[in-house]
Amino acid sequence: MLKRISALVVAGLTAMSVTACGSGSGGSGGGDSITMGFSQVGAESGWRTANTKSVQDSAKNAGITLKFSDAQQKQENQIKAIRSYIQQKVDVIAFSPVVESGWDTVLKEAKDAKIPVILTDRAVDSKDTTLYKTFLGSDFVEEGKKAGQWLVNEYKDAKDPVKIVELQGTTGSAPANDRKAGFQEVIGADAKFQIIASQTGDFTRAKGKEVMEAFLKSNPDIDVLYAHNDDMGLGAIEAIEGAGKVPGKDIKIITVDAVKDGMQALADGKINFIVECSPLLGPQLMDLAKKVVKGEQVQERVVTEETTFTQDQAKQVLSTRQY
Ligand code: GYE
Repeated sequence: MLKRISALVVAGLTAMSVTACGSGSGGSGGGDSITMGFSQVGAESGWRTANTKSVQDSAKNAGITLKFSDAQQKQENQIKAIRSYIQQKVDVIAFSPVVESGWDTVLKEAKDAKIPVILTDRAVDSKDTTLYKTFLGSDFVEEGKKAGQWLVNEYKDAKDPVKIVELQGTTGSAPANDRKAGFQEVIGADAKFQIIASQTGDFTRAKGKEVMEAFLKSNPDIDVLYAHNDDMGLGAIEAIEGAGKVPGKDIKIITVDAVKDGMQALADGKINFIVECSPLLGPQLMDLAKKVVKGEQVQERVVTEETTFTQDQAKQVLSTRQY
């Protein structure tokens, strides 16, 4: 049974890769066209949808043939996709690792096959950093700190405890680990900030709503929600309204990403502050891919530039927001 399931998954992945594969010389370094195998995390959030579009559009613009697969938030699917790209002898593999741990074996296989690997968006915790060429993405610890700094400033005159609930991203993922750590570091300096509940909402709207409903049931006086992405925050807003409270007023809300729906809720006063995390990694990824395929040296860490938004700032930029 198990065997049959995994055979089906492999067949599915292969089918996906084949349909997603454009023309071009591809593989084995022949011709000048580059073939990239890209393993995406999933389609869990607005951020992810924008990121996928950025990667696909940029590949087209750069003349890179893209083999794309969606792992539906499962590490085993990503490992299978990477193995299939190795078998197909693509020129370069890029992927956004769903969790940080457990990549050494498959990365070693890519290295042995002499296929360069680029990490995009999320990091791995492999000790051997020669297993990949570079890591392109945000500084998630910094994002968590920015969220914490806003909160510290917002409550600078408060004497009473500030009760916070936290909706974490996918368990074991770099953004969940780092956004928690950065936030904690900043608010930890003052004992009045208390995280009274913290649980994963898996970066999805549905889970954000469900977990927030549970938080509201067991904690009658929540002051602040810190959600590791907009989607979970948006789900939580539904739960807060469902409980007869006013999001943005009765419960202040901080999120991360700044996708259009999040920015709309910020402009509407339902979210109080958003830390930006840019999904538009495609153009830089294609530039890096061309370089590593040529064997050129690249920086081992490329950090995305980002900002933050208040409610007034959201009103100003909303109409021109691309995603
Ligand atoms: O914040 C979240 C998505 O890895 C930075 O993943 C990304 C995160 C993003 O699901 O919305």
